[in-house]
Amino acid sequence: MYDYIKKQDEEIFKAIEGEEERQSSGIELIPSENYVSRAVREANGSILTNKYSEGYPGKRYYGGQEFTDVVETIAIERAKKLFNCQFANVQSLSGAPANVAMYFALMEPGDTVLGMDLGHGGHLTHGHPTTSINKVFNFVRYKMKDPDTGEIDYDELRRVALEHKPKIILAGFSAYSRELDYAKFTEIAKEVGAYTVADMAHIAGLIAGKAARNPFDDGFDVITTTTHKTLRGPRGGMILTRESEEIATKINKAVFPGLQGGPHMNVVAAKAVCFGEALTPAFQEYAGQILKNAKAMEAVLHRENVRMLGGGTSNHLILADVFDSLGVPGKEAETVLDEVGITLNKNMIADEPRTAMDPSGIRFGTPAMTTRGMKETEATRLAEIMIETLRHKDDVAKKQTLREEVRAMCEKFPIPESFV
Ligand code: DSN
Repeated sequence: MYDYIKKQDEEIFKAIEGEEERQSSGIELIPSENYVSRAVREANGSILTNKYSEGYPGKRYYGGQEFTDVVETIAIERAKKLFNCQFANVQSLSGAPANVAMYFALMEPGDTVLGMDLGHGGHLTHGHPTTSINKVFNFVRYKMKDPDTGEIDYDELRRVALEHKPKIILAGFSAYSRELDYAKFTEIAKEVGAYTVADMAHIAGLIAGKAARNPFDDGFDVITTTTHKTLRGPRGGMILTRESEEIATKINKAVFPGLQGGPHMNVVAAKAVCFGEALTPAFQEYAGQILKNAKAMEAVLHRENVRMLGGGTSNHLILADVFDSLGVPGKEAETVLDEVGITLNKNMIADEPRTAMDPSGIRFGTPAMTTRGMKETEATRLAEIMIETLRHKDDVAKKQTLREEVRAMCEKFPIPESFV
């Protein structure tokens, strides 16, 4: 696969080769990562990368678009079918630019967004003080009522909405393990005249695979997403509009020329291939298995009295307070688990008493291990291995044994090349 890089650029070849070995000999539990098919990688690495295609199918600023138009039109049509909506912009370079374009499409500078508190599971692009958009728009927050059940405080959400009259009410998260009540969001948004937007980057694959509710079924106006998490596509973004042509037109203009130049057509082709895969019955099975595997891990954490934010999980991820339950801070837990071949990330918990760089929690999930074909038996054992590792974090011999067990699991479940 890498013959030309190998001949031409030894340093980069070695780094890619090293990463390939790392991915195949360890278990990926970062809930926002996945393994894409060889078909997606081929499209991503195709000669479409050579082409400039500013504009949209049939309306471009450069010639030679007979094939790029085909590619983008197929991607759009498949996205619409997958998410049951009338408009799709598949050019967003990733999730953050998709959110920025969506904000500029639907608001004027100074307008207000009501989104999930970042410490309660929200995302940087939902208005973190360090982001550029925080200088342009005004962000107000809602939170969980109780971090141990995960229930959103919808009364407070409504109160803040009535007080601040947001232009957008944003549902979505990057570290939240429960389902949202989308109907409640739309009800409150109607009351205050706000748009409803779901940032479903984490759960797009669950929605596409019918393992999670589609916010469009509860009347949401817009969905933003990445394509590389549970959806198992190339690194990229997308913006979907349920039915309003006026909104869809504003979004297209905000993406190009508002924010971006030429779309990355190789990535658009890879998105189309991924959407084709996600439209198959096999993908629905995959999405369902992601949830079953997460439930299997949850059962082990319950049994071992490890505190989970939200009290457990209803989706693909778990946020565990390992500092409170096992006396190991999140940063050290991340490092120690890396030593046994399990990759996940340290994460802040709700109302974090420690720091962002050394928080109390770890966040992990099942999309990638499920892609390898692992089921509940392996998910259960992996959760046990994680807890054993953290309980014996200074026992070198024990960690070596567990590392060998993880390696053996990886050999039994190699990363697949194809899902159809
Ligand atoms: N970095 C992504 C995640 O891990 O959830 C969100 O942007």
